[in-house]
This record gives sequence, structure tokens and C-alpha cells, in this order.
Amino acid sequence: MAKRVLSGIQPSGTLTLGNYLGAMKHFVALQDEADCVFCVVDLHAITVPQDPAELRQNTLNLAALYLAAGIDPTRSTLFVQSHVPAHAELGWILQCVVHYGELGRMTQFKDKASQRDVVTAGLFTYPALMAADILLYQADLVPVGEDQKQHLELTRDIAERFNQRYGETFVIPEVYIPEVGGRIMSLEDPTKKMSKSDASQGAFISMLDNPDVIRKKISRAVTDSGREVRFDKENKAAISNLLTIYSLCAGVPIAELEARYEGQGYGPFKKDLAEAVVAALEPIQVRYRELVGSSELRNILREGAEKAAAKAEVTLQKVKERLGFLR
Ligand code: ATP
Ligand code: LTN
Repeated sequence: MAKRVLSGIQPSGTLTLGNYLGAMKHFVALQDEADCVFCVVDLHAITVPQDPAELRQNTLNLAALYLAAGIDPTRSTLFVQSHVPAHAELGWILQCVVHYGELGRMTQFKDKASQRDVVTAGLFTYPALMAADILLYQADLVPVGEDQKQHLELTRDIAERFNQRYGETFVIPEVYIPEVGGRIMSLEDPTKKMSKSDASQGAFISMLDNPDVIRKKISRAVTDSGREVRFDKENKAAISNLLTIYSLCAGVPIAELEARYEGQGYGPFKKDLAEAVVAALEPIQVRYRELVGSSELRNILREGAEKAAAKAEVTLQKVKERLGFLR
């Protein structure tokens, strides 16, 4: 039987090139070999304050981007998390399986909590809901960027604990992190990950930035001392990040790029890099603009939610039975 793949992205802003190269691009490729389920995780987005009108728009935008990037709704299931109530239900149940101490060790929680005055309980229990997203569909494989590795390990621990306590119920999922591009770094500070919630616009390239904005951001991206275009994460973190982006956008191995720009300095390299990024994003942007306000998009999401709910319900019923809930 084909492997089951599940992943989710938060509608918390416009996706960056990091989200694309670290996650979405792989979702598209995995459709050829697996039974894929992809989700717009709006319940996760509200763990920090969201403006309602913006959340609604970001949800549609993200669904349109999934499709524009190549998610094929005839082969994969694409839906909005809050349209399938089983996520919230299993999320609660798994909050009663995960330990307080385990949640407190999550680095994403510690990072995000340290950046705000008010921390919701939902931000703390976030990983239990993420585990529910994955375990409801009995996913074998979860493609994510490197920052999600710890959440995946916790998901596995939660599933194993439940299986041990109540009998075999959940498939134990494997994490899938791309070897190259699992952690695209900020254009302004190559020690920080590229993040859509960065306060500085120049730190990230949005998937919807127009070509001139992309060119400007890349021309202003920080570089390292020296003038050699060489991959060396320790001594040339900024150039290594730009080489990774170039390689993934153009489909050219890093070694070939190093040879191509030997002795030329950073100028020509950055110029061509900008064109490679523009060429990778432009077709997605064209398709996105066609889709975003269309009734086709709403229909796809409605059908996606129906398909997802049917799959999720099978697992949820089994879980309730195992827990001893009265039927
Ligand atoms: P934020 O940066 O706003 O906290 P996020 O982009 O990390 O949010 P999501 O939108 O849910 O959060 O991430 C979607 C996917 O993109 C996840 O699989 C995540 O691991 C991946 N991802 C996020 N940032 C990067 C990055 N800089 N490089 C590679 N993958 C990334
Ligand atoms: N926690 C992830 C988003 C996310 C997810 C998921 C990823 C929510 N549910 C299920 C993979 C599978 C993030 O912050 N990037």
C-alpha cells in the first residue's frame, strides 16, 4: 500500500521562500509516490493573536498557494483544519496523554513565549494538536523543515505511550527533513531561520513578492567577508545560504555553482541568483492570482474537508473506544 503523508502549514502570514524550499516543494514531489493529506492549520495559528479578517484571508491565500505550487486535489487531500472537528477532539485527548514537562521542553514554545508578554495555554499545548493532525490520518511520513523535528519526536512518544497504554491504535510516523533546504536562513542574519513573522521585511522573500522586490532583497542580502562563492556553513554562513537557495531554485548542484562563479566575486552571483528565484516563483504567482478569488478554490476545500473527515473519523472512533468513552 502507498505510504500516507501528512503535513500542515499555518495561515499566519504569507509564506516565505523558506517555507517553500523546506516544505511545500517536497509536498508537491511526494504526491507521485504517496497518498498525501495537506492541511491549512488555522487552529494552530490562533495560539497567538490573529486579526479575524486577516486570518480568513490568509487561510484562502495559503490554500491557493498550495494549489499554485502544484498540490493536485484529484490526487491529494487539501483542507482547512478547523473544518474537521476531529482535530480539536483528538487534540484535547492527546493533551491528556502528553506530559507537562515534555511540553515545557519544546524549543519553539520557549522561543515564541519569550517574545511575548501574554502566553496562551494553546501556545503551550500546541504540540498535542500537531500530534493529533498527524495521528488522525495514520501518517507514515511527515515532511517538515528542520525546526519541526522536536515536535515530530514528541508526536512519536505520544503515539507510543497511547499504544502501550490502550493497545495498538496509531501508526508511529517518521519525520522527513530535506537534506538540502531544511533550514533556509534569514537574508539579514544567517544565524536566524528565515521566518514569515520576522519584523524586518528584508529578512525574507515572500512567495508573493514581485520580481523587483526579490531583486532588491537579494542585492541587499548580507554576505560574508572575502569574495569567494564557496559553500562553507561555518565560515561563510551567508553565502552558503544563498548557494542553497540558488541550487534549489535552479536545480543546479552547489558544486557546479561554485565552479561557475569562481573568481567572479559576489556581484554576478547575486544577480543570477535573483533571476533564479524570480523564475522559480513567477509561475506559482501567476497560477495563484487565478485561483485566489475563485469558486473553484472553495469547492476544492469543501471536498477536501469531506475526504479528510471521513479518514479522521475512523481513527477517532477507535481512540474513543480504546479510552472507554460510552458509545
Ligand atoms: P513562523 O516562522 O511564522 O513562526 P513557520 O513558517 O515556521 O512560522 P509554518 O508556516 O507552519 O511555520 O511552517 C510551515 C513549514 O515550513 C514547516 O514544515 C516548517 O518546518 C517549514 N519552514 C519554516 N521556516 C523554514 C525555513 N526557514 N527553512 C526551511 N523550512 C522552513
Ligand atoms: N507546527 C508546524 C505546523 C504544523 C504541522 C502539523 C506540520 C501543524 N500541524 C502537522 C506537520 C504536520 C509549524 O509550526 N511549522
